[in-house]
Amino acid sequence: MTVPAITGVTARAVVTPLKRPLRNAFGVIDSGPLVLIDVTTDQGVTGHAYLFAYTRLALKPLVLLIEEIGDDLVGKPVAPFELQRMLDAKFRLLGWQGLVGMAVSGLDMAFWDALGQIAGKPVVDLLGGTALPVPAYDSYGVLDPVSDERVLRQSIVELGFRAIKTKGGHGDLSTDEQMVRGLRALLGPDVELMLDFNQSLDPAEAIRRIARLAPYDLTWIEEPVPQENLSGHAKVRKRSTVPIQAGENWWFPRGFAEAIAAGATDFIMPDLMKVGGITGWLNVAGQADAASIPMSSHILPEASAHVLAVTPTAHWLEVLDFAGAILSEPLQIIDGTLTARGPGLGLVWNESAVAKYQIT
Ligand code: SMN
Ligand code: MG
Repeated sequence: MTVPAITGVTARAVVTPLKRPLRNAFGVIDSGPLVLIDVTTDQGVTGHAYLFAYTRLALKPLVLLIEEIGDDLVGKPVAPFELQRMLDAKFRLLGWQGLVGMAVSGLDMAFWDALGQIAGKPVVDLLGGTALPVPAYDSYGVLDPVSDERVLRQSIVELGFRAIKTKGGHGDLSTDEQMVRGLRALLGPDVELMLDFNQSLDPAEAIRRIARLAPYDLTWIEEPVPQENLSGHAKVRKRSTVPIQAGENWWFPRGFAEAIAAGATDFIMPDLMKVGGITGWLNVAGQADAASIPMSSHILPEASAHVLAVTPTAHWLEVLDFAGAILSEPLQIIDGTLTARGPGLGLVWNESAVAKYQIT
């Protein structure tokens, strides 16, 4: 097979509606600011991927950056490993933590999507795996055990989720404890419960809160302290009886090597758009396997279902549906699992919905 070549890269920004707003320690996410990436190739196939930009303010800069980087890639073979090595060299002095890293990661996912489409196979098959159902958890913002009871019951009874994640740190310890106690009573002993502090505490306060919350049988405590404070994570971890989870804000495989070496965490959850796309993920999956660290995903459920199926220590897939409104096939949760779809990453834009939500 001749290696396909890149003929162009375009990016568009959309702001999608969400089924429910997500309150966290720092505010509320009430929509999905996404960048849609299209990589055209000389084989007539267009690779797709999307990024979650966190804030509308980052949409235009990301679109511009992706298209500028893309201009430099025209004529290059769609060889993700080589392209990532080339982009690492290009951005070594500028640094690729931040929007540059997200642009590079998004492009990598679109390259793999193109390769899968050209082969007529899901990306998981190209990676040597098969599309098996991956256990998933339903991810929420701050919950109210009383007013959210109906939606939680739907998650568990209708969609079959066996695990739920919620957010802490938006108030004091008694606010967290009241929510966690109410949720545990509502969910019963068999549904797993995770709590995400989104980097909002300092190590001493994290240790204090975890000691009080531990009796409610939490599966993990996520990002208790700022992500760059690796020694702080390690300090909290030493004093916690609940496993520590982190990684959605660590950059590229090197970031995980540093975090693992620092003993920062029990579990890891790379975000495909910060870890270097599919190519970066595979590297981290090897590190996690070697260190026996359970590995979960962060957002981007469609693409994560492909890579978790080839992750030796695969743990949980996060279901948070930011892109459903602009994809032609909505996420299909069956019995609390998600199965990778192809060809490629299985991302097909619903163009009329894209036109409706597009902002640039
Ligand atoms: C999170 C981060 C970004 C967007 C939505 C949710 C959160 C998570 O940290 O882990 O789900
Ligand atoms: Mg999180």
